[in-house]
This record gives sequence, C-alpha cells and structure tokens, in this order.
Amino acid sequence: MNHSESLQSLLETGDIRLDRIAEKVIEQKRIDDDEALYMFEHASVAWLGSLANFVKHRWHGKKVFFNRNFHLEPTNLCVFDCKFCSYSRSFKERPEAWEMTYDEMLNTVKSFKDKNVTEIHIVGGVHPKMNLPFYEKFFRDIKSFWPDLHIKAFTAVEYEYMFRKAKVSYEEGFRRLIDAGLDSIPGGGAEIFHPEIRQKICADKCTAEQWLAIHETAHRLGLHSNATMLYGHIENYFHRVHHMSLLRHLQDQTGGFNCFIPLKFRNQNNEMSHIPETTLIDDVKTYAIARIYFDNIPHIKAYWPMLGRQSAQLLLSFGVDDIDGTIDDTTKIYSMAGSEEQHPAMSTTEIVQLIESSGYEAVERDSLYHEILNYSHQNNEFVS
Ligand code: V47
Ligand code: SF4
Repeated sequence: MNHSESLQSLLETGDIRLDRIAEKVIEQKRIDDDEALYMFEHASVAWLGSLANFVKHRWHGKKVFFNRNFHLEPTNLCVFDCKFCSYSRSFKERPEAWEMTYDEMLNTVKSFKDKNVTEIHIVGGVHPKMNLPFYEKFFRDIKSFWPDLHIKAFTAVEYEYMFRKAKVSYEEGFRRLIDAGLDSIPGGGAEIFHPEIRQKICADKCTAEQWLAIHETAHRLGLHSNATMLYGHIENYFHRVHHMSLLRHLQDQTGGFNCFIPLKFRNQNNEMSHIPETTLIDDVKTYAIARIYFDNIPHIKAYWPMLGRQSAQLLLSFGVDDIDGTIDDTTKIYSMAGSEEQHPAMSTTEIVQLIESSGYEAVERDSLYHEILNYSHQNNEFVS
C-alpha cells in the first residue's frame, strides 16, 4: 500500500460521500460546493484535520511561515457603519476616536526603521480627508527614506471609497498608488459576500461585486492580495461556502491571491455583541475546510492577534501554514473586539518557538512569500 492508499483507508468513514471527497482530494481533483457544505455538516474534526494536514503538507511540507511586520492605523473615524466593528467611531460620536496627523504617521513609520521589519500593513477607518493624493504623497515619502519597506495597504472598502471620491477608475487609482509605492493589498472588507448577510452586517460599504472587481483589477495590474472571510456570527455554512466559491472562481481567473484568512467574529463592544462567539471546534472545521477547498490559493493564514496565540498554534495542525507577523503592538482592531491578545506583539524567538513546539519548521518570509530564513537550518540561533 502506498502513502495515498494508506491515508485513504485511514480516512474511510463508511459515509460514501465523505469517502468520495477524501478520494478526490488525495487524487488532486477539485471538490465542489456541495461537497464543501457536506463536510461542514457531516465531517468530524479528526477526519478534517487529517485531510487538511495532508493537503497542507502537499503544498508546503512542514513549513509554517511568518513575517516581521507592523501596522499603521492612522484613524478609527469611519464613514461606514459595520455592525460587527468594535473599533471605528463615527464623525458624530468622537470619544475613543483618534486621527493621526501626517507628521505623526510619517514619524511612526520612521520609528520602525531600526526594528528589523520588512512590511508595513496600513489599514483603518475610512476617512474623507485621507484621500488619494494624501496617500500618494505618504507612500512616496515612506519610500524616499525606506525604499525596501513593503507597503501592504488598505482594504477594498477603502479603495472603493477613495477612488470614487477622486472620480477615478479602479485601474487609474491603482496605477497612481503603485507608482507612489504600493506593493500589495490585505484581504479585509470581504466579510460575507452573500447579500442576505452583507445587507444585515455591513449594508453601506462596498458590495461583494465591488470587492471582487477591485481585487481583480489589482491582480491584473500585477499586485498580489489576500482574501478574508468574517465567520461565526449570523451566517450559516451555506453562506461560507458561497463566499469561498466566489473567491476560488476569481482566483482561477487571476491567480493573484496569496492567502486566505478566515477571521473569527469577536463580539465585544460592537452592535452584534448579543451574538455568542463561535466555538473552537467551528474554528478548526472552518480552517480545515478552507485548506481542503482552495486548491488554487497557496496559503491559509491564522491571524494570531485575532485568534490568540494558542488557537493559532492549534490550527497549524488543521491546514494552516502561516500565522502573520511580529506586529509589535500596533493594531487595535482585535483588542477592541475582545481578543485575548490585548497588546499583540511576538518576538521572532517567540514565533519560532510557537511553530517549532508544534512540530513544524518556522520559515520567515517576505510579504510575497519568498523565503528569507528557514529556522530549522539555524541550530536555534534566533534573531529577536
Ligand atoms: O474587514 C472587524 C475584521 C477586517 C471584527 O490581509 C473583525 O494579511 C472579527 O482584514 N471580529 C480588517 N473580525 C483586518 C483584516 C486583516 C487582518 C490581518 C491580516 C490581514 C491580511 C487582513 O477585520 C475587517 C473585518 O472583517 N473585523 N471587526 C470583529 N469584531
Ligand atoms: Fe469602518 Fe472598516 Fe469598521 Fe466597517 S469594518 S466600520 S469599514 S473601520
């Protein structure tokens, strides 16, 4: 019996549909949306873990990726009103709002220059004053003193607003920002694409069609991006599969998504606080099914500031191969939403230990997943 055959016999459940799904995945055939839904409804956690781990191993062996990064959140004032958001403040109610000046933003970036980081992740509330010309100048100023800092900036929600206000097409807007220094795009703002849910949780921001068109345009212009899914609130399994299906379809056309990041809804201090957070079992299933379903997205990320480091570590055995970065206590989105990580920061040493103690190889990557250093070849001489 070869390895695939023995795995297949190990995964035999007596449920014909699950057995067929395992067979297809092992033979590298694509599973369809009904099969993904069936896994959500019928597969055990142990079965999902074994299959997702097999798929992850086929993509990346024992490697788990991380990077050295920091966030810049220039403001939490936002013109939109997402019901799940604990972080934003409206222009009418300003307590707990912040709005950095241009110089404060630039000085914050400069303060990281000697901190051994490779990426800045910029995201925040959608603010009319922080418009296209503002960020063209900002990117140029960053690149003038730090040319090789990778700028990963703004969700599709921010771009839709910024380009609409500047009266430019998505293509024109991206061309200007790329020229100024934009390097890639994070995956936020996707939430749940299905209109039945989107209408209830974030009715006034960019639509699913706009989110997808913005990423399609970015990919066409050579930018890579990520994709997220906000799960564990009022959506059901069907909505999750529908969401992943639209992403898989776009990825077939462009190949521009680097990673998929399921984001667990955290329920503190927002208008959906009455909804209980979903279980760890549901987290594990969602990540594993994502790994099994996306045969065309290379990486599945467990974003540790949102999940907490222990859950992120557990998910390494359920299809996850990336846990994001060092962060250095520079994001408030999840601490304000009730994450156990109230001041998210991990040294390189801590991240490497977290990965290695789960039996994997820690690999520092750049923002586009080029390997910088494989720590399993390093005799434990970490760089903090
Ligand atoms: O779009 C907001 C989510 C996203 C809550 O691309 C919440 O590498 C859970 O997308 N509970 C923005 N989630 C952040 C984001 C992101 C984060 C890290 C890495 C990357 C990447 C992207 O945060 C929003 C929304 O889906 N969010 N509030 C909440 N209460
Ligand atoms: Fe604004 Fe983003 Fe919060 Fe929505 S999720 S209210 S767009 S900051």
